Amino acid sequence: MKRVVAFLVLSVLVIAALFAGGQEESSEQTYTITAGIGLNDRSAQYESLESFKEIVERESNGRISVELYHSSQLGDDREMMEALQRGEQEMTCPSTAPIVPFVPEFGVFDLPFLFPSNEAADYVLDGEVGQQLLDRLSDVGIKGLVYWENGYRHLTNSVRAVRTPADVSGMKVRTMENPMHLDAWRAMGANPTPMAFGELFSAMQQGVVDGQENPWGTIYLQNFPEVQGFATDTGHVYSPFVLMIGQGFWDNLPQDLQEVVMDAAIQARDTNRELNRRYNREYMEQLKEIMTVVELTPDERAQFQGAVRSVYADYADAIGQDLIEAVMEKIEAFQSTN
Ligand code: TK8
Repeated sequence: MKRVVAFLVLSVLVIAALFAGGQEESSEQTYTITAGIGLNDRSAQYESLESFKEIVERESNGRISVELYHSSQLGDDREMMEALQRGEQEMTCPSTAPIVPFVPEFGVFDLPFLFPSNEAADYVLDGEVGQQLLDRLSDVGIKGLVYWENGYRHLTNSVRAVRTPADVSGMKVRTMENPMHLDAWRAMGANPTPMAFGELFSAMQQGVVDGQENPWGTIYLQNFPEVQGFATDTGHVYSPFVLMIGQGFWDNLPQDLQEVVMDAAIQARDTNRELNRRYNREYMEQLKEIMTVVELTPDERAQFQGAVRSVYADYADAIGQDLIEAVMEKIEAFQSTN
């Protein structure tokens, strides 16, 4: 009898211990990262976010789950940054142009014809100047993680084959919501209108605008050729993306999970750049089959460069002349060693 009692008592203790252990496990805090972007789920950006999600969920042993939203389902770039600030959304990945109203120095990347190559851009963005700018985001309640890539932007339109600035004269071109982009297109002779990306397709369809500019992958994957017959490889500006997370959310994450998120952001960045460059290359070839694609001669490209040069001086104060020079020095340093 004593033995039976002892056995029962022991069993109760073992079961209690198991429950206590289980309880400890389940009280370990879990986190959800809700991430939204403007592009659709066929974009290199979305596919790179899927890779980020997979790495984070695996490496955190399920303590972080990541939920993805595309096609401006959660809002446009500016709205999603505001949601990050309020702690209502954790992650987004805008082009640098819509970041300018929050941190004016990001305008340095809007300077037309700044980066001579993707690799020169990587060098500047992943170096100290790029990091300084990411750090400035914490002044507005956002943690800048790393730079991904949107890429070189090219003009499309529904009116004519564009070869020179004279051809864009009076053309209604949608730009990102940023004064330098407006001024650059005015300088080229166009009649630009700023607009959120999510409104662009129907604006082109309804003839509210004649044209727009984005990388080849976006032009193809967002079905722009349905409403745009002409493209020109202007490559007038290189758009970085910034993968960012709400500062409050970040500060609350235990350090080991911050490391998981940062490592995943970097790994997915490398995936993103490779994928994005391949898409931009391959989709340009496919676009040639379904729309007129004008490839500029060096002389024609120089005409566009000449037309927008004034923007550099006009925005020196807003961006900071020192910052512009620091970026140009880095580009030169990269060019001389490569
Ligand atoms: C996507 C935007 C877009 C950008 C634009 O959210 O607005 O034209 O190029 O890709 O960041």
